[in-house]
Amino acid sequence: MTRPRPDLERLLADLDQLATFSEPDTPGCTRRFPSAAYRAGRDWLQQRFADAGLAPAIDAAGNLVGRRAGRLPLPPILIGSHSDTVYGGGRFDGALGVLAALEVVRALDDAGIALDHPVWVVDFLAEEANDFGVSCVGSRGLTAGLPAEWLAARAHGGDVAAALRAMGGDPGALAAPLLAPGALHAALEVHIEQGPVLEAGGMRLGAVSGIVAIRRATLTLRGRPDHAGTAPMALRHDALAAAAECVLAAEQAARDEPGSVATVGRLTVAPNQSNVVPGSVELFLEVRSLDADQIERIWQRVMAQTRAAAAQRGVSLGIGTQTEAAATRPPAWLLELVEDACRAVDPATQRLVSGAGHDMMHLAQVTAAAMIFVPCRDGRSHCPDEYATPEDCGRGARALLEAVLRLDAHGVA
Ligand code: HGY
Ligand code: MN
Ligand code: MN
Repeated sequence: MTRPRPDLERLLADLDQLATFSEPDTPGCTRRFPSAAYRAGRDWLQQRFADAGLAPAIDAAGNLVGRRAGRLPLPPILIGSHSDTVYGGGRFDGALGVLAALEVVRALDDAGIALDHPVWVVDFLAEEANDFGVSCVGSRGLTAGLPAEWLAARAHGGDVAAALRAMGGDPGALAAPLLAPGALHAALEVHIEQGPVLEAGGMRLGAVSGIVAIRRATLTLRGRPDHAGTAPMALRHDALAAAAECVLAAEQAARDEPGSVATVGRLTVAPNQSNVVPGSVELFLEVRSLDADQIERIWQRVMAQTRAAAAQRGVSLGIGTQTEAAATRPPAWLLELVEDACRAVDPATQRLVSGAGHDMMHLAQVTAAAMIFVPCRDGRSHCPDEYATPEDCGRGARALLEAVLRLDAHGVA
């Protein structure tokens, strides 16, 4: 068998092309669920999948799925990532994983290689945290279904259900998971590390040994808008002052718990006027750790301090959509297989934990799921400066191809 090799120029050209789909007047790459730019980028991807003979279709959870036949009626190997971005995001987060997966099947075709297992190439819908407060919409729908509460979450004048329909999904078909446990042979995702570990250590590939748990919630603090000049300090119900205590409580609690992080990355003030005491604030709180007990300790501490700060000011506290993704680790056999595949491409390979969340956290609920990381410059991501070299992108695609070949030859553990 001639060893297949991804076509790096083709992969880089696809990355350049996908990067052209971005919401107008936004920095970097911005393809947010359910923007027109995001839909246009997926339409382009769907055509690229079709050009590769994958007969792509959108499933009820809004995932774009291309299917390559296998020689035998076996559970498929799923490879993919996401093509949505944060506001002002980069060209590689998610996009590299979708396009590397597409390139893997094209390389197999170019080499005339048929696998025993079918291969699914997937662009998971809406992986990023978004204004609805529900991330990983497609991979959650695929593996766990989407509860009515989440389908009803609202932003941009509509709910998740309407946004999902706009992306080709069918919210009415998501009361149960689309995939049953055992329906897949395994799932793999290539991704930029979005952190500094590989680059700092001079390593060129990472076999991801675990993905942190993430707990997220939207909190609404309701006080009372008043004239900033005449409202005495003792009579104010300042929602933003209470919110500020929440932000600082999250920061301090995570600082006191090594290995964890906590962030309030989005905060909306109303009426947001310089001469009005803030009447209400909506903020998005998230806490991450490999250790579920640590997340619980931080969460309880921050909520207690926020409740006290609100009560002190006569401000009410409401907790909106709360989501939780458990920490996941690939089974030992798959981690070893992925690590061997990476080393076959470049011995400068190491294991590492992901502080970023990924669709593979949800795939891990129904199949053996693992990730391959490539370095990104200065470890930065979720910003226009996000960058991975052509060589690193190529290594990621080659490692994915090596892992798929090994997986195809591997019985189910
Ligand atoms: O938020 C995350 O960790 C991922 O980049 N969506
Ligand atoms: Mn990502
Ligand atoms: Mn991201």
